[in-house]
Amino acid sequence: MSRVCIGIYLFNLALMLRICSDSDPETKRDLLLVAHKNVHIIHMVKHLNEHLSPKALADAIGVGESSIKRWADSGKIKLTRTSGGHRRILVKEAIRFIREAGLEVIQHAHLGLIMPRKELSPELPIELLLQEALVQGEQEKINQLVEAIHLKGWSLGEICDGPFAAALARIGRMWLDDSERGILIEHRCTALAISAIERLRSMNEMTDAAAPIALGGALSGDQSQLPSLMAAATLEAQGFQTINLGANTPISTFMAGVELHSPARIWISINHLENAREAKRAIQDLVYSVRTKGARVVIGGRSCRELKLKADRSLFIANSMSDIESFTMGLRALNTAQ
Ligand code: B12
Repeated sequence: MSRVCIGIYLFNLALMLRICSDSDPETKRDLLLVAHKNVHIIHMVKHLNEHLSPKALADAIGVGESSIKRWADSGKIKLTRTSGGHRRILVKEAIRFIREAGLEVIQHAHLGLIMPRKELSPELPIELLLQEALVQGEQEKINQLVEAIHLKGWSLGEICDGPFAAALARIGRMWLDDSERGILIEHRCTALAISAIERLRSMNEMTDAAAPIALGGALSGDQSQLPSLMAAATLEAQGFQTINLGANTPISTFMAGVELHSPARIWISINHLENAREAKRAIQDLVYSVRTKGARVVIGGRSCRELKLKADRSLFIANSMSDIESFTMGLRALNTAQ
């Protein structure tokens, strides 16, 4: 079973415990909805690990079967073979190929994707469409929008920094004068966005047990879930196995994680600071302790500059998820050149 599925099963278990202990019927209903959406993600993840015949992929993208066989034989698409010797393509691999080759999907259902609705194609900026779908609670529309731009070749970082960050920033400004309603909407939108990012994450997740580990989360007192999940998803798409410790994580837990898992990369998302001096000292200690291990710490988030930390070869200060992508690609280029 994939790591994303295990994570979602555990998350659903925690949700069920909360549903049983919570007395408010509205909260119970909202939590049940989230659990229900998670079951959909598990189905999607399972589908991504299924195999397609060359004919099914050819139909999905409207080309001849012989083109698929040619691309496979020239190594552009990775193939597996059935015990009878027939060619098969992992759905996840098919999606990677379609994105990289800039091909268009015609039969979305063949790939387990959602067929885009007509109203999603007008010239409205994607962040406005996403904002509306988030506010209206339309999970399927959110997934469609995100899947569509992902298939067009947008990277995880670009999707997070662009439409998601912009839509949520607008949503954050919408109810500044009605904090109760605002908090309700923000929590709900966060849950919807988490589901959509988890789907994207499962499309890019790797199964290479030898891949380097990245571990991270948001600091104690910081409730933000999305930025850390986005960092995990972005790093996974860059070839890391990730351990997302989530929101509200003490630095001592990061330290324990470093000891246990020896990550090559540690990300810290800093969006809300309870005690800036303490946080600065703790991060400096963490950077110092990983320096000799050759690991690198990447920090980001709206409050990260308040710490006035100095970047060095063990500490990278990022502004965005796309920065993680550039940083990883830059390091790779450097290592190859050496
Ligand atoms: C959802 C939300 C909440 C939810 C969070 C739900 C959850 N469990 O995750 C709840 C309701 C809990 C909440 C609470 C609060 N919130 Co709030 N919240 C938001 C909202 C609407 C979206 C935040 C979000 O997830 N954005 C999506 C992320 C991905 O985008 P981003 O934050 O811009 O992050 C980008 C970069 O910073 C960077 N990045 C971030 N982390 C990292 C890490 C790494 C390693 C890297 C490389 C990059 C990186 O990449 C991201 C993508 O581009 C924002 C509005 C906004 N402008 O974003 C307000 C906002 C952040 N909240 C705000 C405030 C004031 C609060 C509270 C203090 C309110 C209060 N008085 O209690 C509390 C703080 C709670 C706490 N202790 O953490 C303010 C912050 C103002 C400021 N200081 O700048 C904002 C901007 C709203 C506003 N307009 O005033 N909030």
